[in-house]
Amino acid sequence: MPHPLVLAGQYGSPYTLKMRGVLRYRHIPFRWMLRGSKWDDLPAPPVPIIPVIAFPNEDGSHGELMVDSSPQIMRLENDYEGRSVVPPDPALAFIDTLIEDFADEWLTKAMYHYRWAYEADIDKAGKLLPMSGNLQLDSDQSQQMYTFITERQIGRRALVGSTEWNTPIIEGSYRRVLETLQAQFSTRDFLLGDRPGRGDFGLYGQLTQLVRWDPTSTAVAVDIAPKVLNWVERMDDLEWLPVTEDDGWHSIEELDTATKDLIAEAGISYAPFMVANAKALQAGDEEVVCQIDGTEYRQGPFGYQGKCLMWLREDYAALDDGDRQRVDSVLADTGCEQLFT
Ligand SMILES: N[C@@H](CCC(=O)N[C@@H](CS)C(=O)NCC(=O)O)C(=O)O
Repeated sequence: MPHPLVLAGQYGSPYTLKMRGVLRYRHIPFRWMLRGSKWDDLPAPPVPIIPVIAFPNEDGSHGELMVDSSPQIMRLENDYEGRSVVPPDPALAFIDTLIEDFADEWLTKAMYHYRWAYEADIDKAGKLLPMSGNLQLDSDQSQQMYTFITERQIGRRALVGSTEWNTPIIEGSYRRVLETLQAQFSTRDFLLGDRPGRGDFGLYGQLTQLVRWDPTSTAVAVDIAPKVLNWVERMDDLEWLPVTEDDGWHSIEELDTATKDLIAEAGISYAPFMVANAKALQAGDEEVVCQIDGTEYRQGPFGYQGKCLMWLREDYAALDDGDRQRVDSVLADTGCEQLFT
């Protein structure tokens, strides 16, 4: 490729590291761009979030800009052959997409929560995040940015559901995810076979922060799920991993117990939230209220997550009858079936 695509993001961003992991694993040439640094010459993307992928024009200048990691992954699937992160069996691919969305839209609540709820995490993030983009930040500016970023991010906690009320739900779910993955990685290297899928990269993105950066959530993981830290370290760069064509995926009929447990966790937490969120958006309600693990969960409705559920339902509807039945038998009695009924 004469002009590689550009991945613009930051090290403290779970979705950025998710996409960097995908690009490395897939052997897609790219140029890393540190967002907000003096080298950052990308025009503003449609929505001011990271990561941004810039697809190059013929002459190498920045062409189309794209945000949101899941559509980015599917665009790359379309544009580049080999080392695919999408299983060839549509039913298994659907389960993989569901796991990815669980990580992106639910586990991310734990990520945001642990970063901005406890003193040690707030202090570390307040000191380090501002200087990760602006490498020339002096100590006065660092002090100003510390106050600005901690106040802004703590002020946004409730938007993603990180409140005192919801804390036991978010932290309980995080611990169950860790326990499940600890069991999974005691016998397997990935979730759906001998190669990573979209779900692996979604989980990896959130866990880069949860189990390796933020002190409080990292301490929990070191204590109950050391294998997860080890896995995240490896997921960072799977350029070396040998994969052949479409081989290496498990069959949906023989999913590991731990993978099923992960889907059941999505059924306890993510599924009731996603359904209630979509209903609240439709009704114009000010609050999403749902039961998670026997407790009431509350937060304001979140527009993007309404779209995520719509995309997931479209994927489900696009399955043929046989594949849909195979998906249904995996989802039966997990709580995830409520997403599609
Ligand atoms: N749905 C997007 C989410 C990306 C996202 O939320 N990025 C965060 C940082 S990880 C962001 O840029 N937030 C803007 C802000 O905090 O101002 C994806 O899948 O990539």
